[in-house]
Amino acid sequence: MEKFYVTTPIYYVNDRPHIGHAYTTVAADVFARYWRVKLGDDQVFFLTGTDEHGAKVAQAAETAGEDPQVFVDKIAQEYMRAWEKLNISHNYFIRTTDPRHTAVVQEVLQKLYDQGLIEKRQYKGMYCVGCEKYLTSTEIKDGKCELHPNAELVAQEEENYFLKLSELAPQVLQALENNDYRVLPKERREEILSRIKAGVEDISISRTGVSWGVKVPWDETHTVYVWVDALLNYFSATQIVKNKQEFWAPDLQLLAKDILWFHGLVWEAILIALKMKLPKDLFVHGFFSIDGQKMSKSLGNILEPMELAERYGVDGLRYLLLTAFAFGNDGDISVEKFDVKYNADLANGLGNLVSRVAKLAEDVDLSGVAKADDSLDARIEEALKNYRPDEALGVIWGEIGALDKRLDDDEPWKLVGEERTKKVLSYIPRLRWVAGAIRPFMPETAAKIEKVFAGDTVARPEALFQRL
Ligand code: ME8
Repeated sequence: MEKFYVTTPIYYVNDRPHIGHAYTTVAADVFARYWRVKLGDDQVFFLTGTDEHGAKVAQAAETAGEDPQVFVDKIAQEYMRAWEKLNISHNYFIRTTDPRHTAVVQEVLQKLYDQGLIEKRQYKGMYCVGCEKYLTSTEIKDGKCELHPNAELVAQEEENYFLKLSELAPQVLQALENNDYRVLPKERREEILSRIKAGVEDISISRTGVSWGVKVPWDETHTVYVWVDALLNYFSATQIVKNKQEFWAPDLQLLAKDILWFHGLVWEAILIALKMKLPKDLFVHGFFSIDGQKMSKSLGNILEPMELAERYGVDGLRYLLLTAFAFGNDGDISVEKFDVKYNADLANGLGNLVSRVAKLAEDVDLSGVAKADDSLDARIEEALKNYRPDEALGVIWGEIGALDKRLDDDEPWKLVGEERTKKVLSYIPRLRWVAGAIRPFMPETAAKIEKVFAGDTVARPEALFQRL
C-alpha cells in the first residue's frame, strides 16, 4: 500500500450530529492517523462531509422557517465544530452544496445520459422521506416504512429519469464475486450478494417535486436524486482538492448497514458505467442502540457527542466508542456502561498505571533506557488491516493489564538501591510503547504520556482520567 484514501458517509444536515455519526468518523480518523505514521502525511487522504440536498433537508429547513442554504450552512458548521472537538483529522470536509461538487454531479450525469443509461419514464410509487427513496413492496409493512413507522408515506406519481441499474447489475455482481471491490465483514457481503441475485430494478434518479437539489443538466425541470448527488462526493472531492486526483479510488469506505444497498450496488454500478476504478474495501459496521432502544428523536434518547466528550474527555469518548463492541457488529451502548468502563479501563487502568510508574521513577535517571521491544506492533497492524480497531485496543489494554500485574507482583517499592532502579527502568520502555501505540486512537493522551517518559527524567504527569 502506497497511499490510503478513506471516507465516511456524508451526513444529512436535517439535524445535528449525534453519536452514530461520531462513531463512524472516529473510526475513520483512527485509520487515517495510523496510516499517516506508516506512509507519510501526504500519502493519506481522509474525507468526510455533509449531504445537504433532498426532501428531508428541505423539509427540516422549512420547519425551522429558514432558507435552505442558510439552514444547511448552520448545521454543516455544527458538524465541523463537532469534528474539531473530537480531534478528527480529516483532510477535507466536502459539502454537496459546493458548486464545484454540483458541477461534477452534472458532468457525470450527462455522461451516463449520453451513454443511453438514463431514460425518462412515468413512475408511481410510495416515497419515504426518512429513507430518501421509493420503497419496494417488501419494505412497506401495514402501509408504513419499516424503518420510519412514524412517518407518512407519500404516494407520488411523476415523470422521472431512470438509471438502468438492472442492466448494470450483472457487471456489479461479477465485480463483487471477483473481489474487484470487497464488502466486509463477510455477512454484509453475503447480504448484498443475495440482494443483487434476487433481482435489481432500475432506479429513479431525478425528482420534479423537489427543487432543493442539483439541476439535471439536460432538463432543468428535474433535480438529481439526492443519493446520486451524495455518492458522487467521494469522487468530486478528488477533483476539487488540489493534488488529490491520484488518490482515486478509495481504499476504505466506512458506512453502516443502513446504507449498504446504495454503496454496495448503486455506487459501484455508476463507477462501472463510467469505467472508473472501484473502491478497494467497503467496511460496513453495525448499528448501536441506546439502552436497548433505537436512538430516536421521539424517544428523546439521542446521545450528543459534545456532551459525552465533556463527561469522558475527548480521548475517553473515542476509546469508549471504539471498544463498546466489535467493529462490524451491532451493539448496545449506555451512559451507565460507559461510566463503568471509563473507571475500569481509563481511570484505574491506563491513568493509574502511568501515575504509578511516574511516581516510582521520580528520582531515576532514564538516559540509559533501551528501546521498547515492539513485537505487539504486528498484532495491532493486523487488527487494523482487518478493520478491527476494537481488537487493536484490546492488544494495547492487554499490555496495560500485564504491566499492572507485573507491578503488583514485583512490588518494586519494597526494593532499594540498584535493584530498585533496574526494576523501575524495565517499565519505562513499555510505557513509551503504550504511548506510541495509543496515538492513532487517543492522540492527546498519547502526547501527555510521551511527555512524562520522553526525557532523561520523568516529568510530573497531569491527571489523565479523573475517576467519575
Ligand atoms: O445516510 N449506529 O446520512 P445519515 C451506528 N446522507 N452508526 C450510525 C448510527 C447508529 N445508530 N446512526 C447513524 C446518510 N450512524 C446519507 C449518506 S453517503 C454518500 C450519504 C452513522 O446522516 C453510520 O455511518 O443518515 C450511518 O451509515 C450514517 O451515520 C448515516 O448517516
